[in-house]
Amino acid sequence: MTLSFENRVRALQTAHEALLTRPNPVQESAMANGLYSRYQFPVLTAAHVPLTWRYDFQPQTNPYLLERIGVNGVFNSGAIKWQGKYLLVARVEGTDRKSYFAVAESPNGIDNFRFWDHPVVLPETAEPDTNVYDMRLTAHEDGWVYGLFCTERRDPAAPDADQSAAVAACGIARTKDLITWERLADLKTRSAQQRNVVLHPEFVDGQYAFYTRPQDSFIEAGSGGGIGFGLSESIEQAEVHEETVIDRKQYHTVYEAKNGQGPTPLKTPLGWLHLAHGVRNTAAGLRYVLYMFLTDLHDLTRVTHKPAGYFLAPEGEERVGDVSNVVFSNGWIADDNGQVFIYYGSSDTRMHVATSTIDTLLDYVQHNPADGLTSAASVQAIEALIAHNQEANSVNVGMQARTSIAQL
Ligand code: M1P
Repeated sequence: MTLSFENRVRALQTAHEALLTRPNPVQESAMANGLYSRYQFPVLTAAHVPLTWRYDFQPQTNPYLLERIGVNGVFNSGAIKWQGKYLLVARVEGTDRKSYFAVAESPNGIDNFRFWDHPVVLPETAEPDTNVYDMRLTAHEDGWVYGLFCTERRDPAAPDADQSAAVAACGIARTKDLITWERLADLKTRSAQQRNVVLHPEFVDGQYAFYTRPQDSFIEAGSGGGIGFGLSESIEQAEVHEETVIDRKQYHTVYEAKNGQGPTPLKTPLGWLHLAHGVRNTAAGLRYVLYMFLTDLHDLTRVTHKPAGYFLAPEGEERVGDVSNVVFSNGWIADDNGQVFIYYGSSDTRMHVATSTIDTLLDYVQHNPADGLTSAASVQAIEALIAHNQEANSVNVGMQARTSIAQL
């Protein structure tokens, strides 16, 4: 028996509502490392996108109830706590490969994420964007909320035969309500291409401070050595004349091929906590993981602590998607009670959350050993840990012996 149009609409709506309201329990993982909790389900997927953005619900114009506008993935979202709600400014990518931004909100940061009624209508500059993605949100001390994102356009120098060459630049928009956005001029730097640019939330020497990622070509960072830092007097016509690389890519690390700043760093009493992505090349293609470091509270170019290796890497279903073996974060939220919600996209397909605390993350960056850059140094770090544990063991044995003697 074929269902009537109305019944099929109802079935779609019921399934959608069930997905949006599904609880998201903590994942009890045997491999838990104590750094964070992962959750069982993604927080946003293509299926979370409102049905009214995808279906024509008029039986006269859509008798077969076809999905008219498809969604390929929802990933790489900026994040902000806004009027008591956890907001993600998601990268929604259509089946046509075009990305756009859309705000989804949740009451608890872990589940029940629901998109607002309309996607973000982003104003353009005189040079229209072909594609926009990966917004980082910064609540700046000047009173605005800024969204910095990648704006991609076809390379004007490319011959007609090459329809792939693109130029990536940093687009800048600002808002006071996350509904209406004012578009500012794209950031100017000396680099041929820019992606992963993030605005620091405080003025530095009275200027706007940017984390940048200079790169030579669309995919390759090339001579762009890592995460850069630079200042601009203006935000309306932002221009960074000098970029200092503060965290460079490095041979035989997880950020050997390239790296990029993740979300806006978090201010802590011990320094600015950074989350970033590192990329290395493998026989299976590029592998993206997340890592952390801490910079000095006053000298933002000085990395004071940086544990070895990755903080979070793709696991299970996270490993598979449109661009497999990728985790990418451009949004996190620190609550007043010290809880941190780390939002990350997996394999350019869906969004997840992991939760931790500022105290845990500070312990991690300060006390997990740094990368010694050789196998021998890694073994030395393990030997030091074993010796430390043996010391603790003999102290414990001594204490137990004293307790037993005292009990005699
Ligand atoms: O496909 C993986 C990621 O590739 C780019 O990141 P990066 O500039 O560091 O190479 C971005 O397109 C990002 O959106 C994407 O997740």
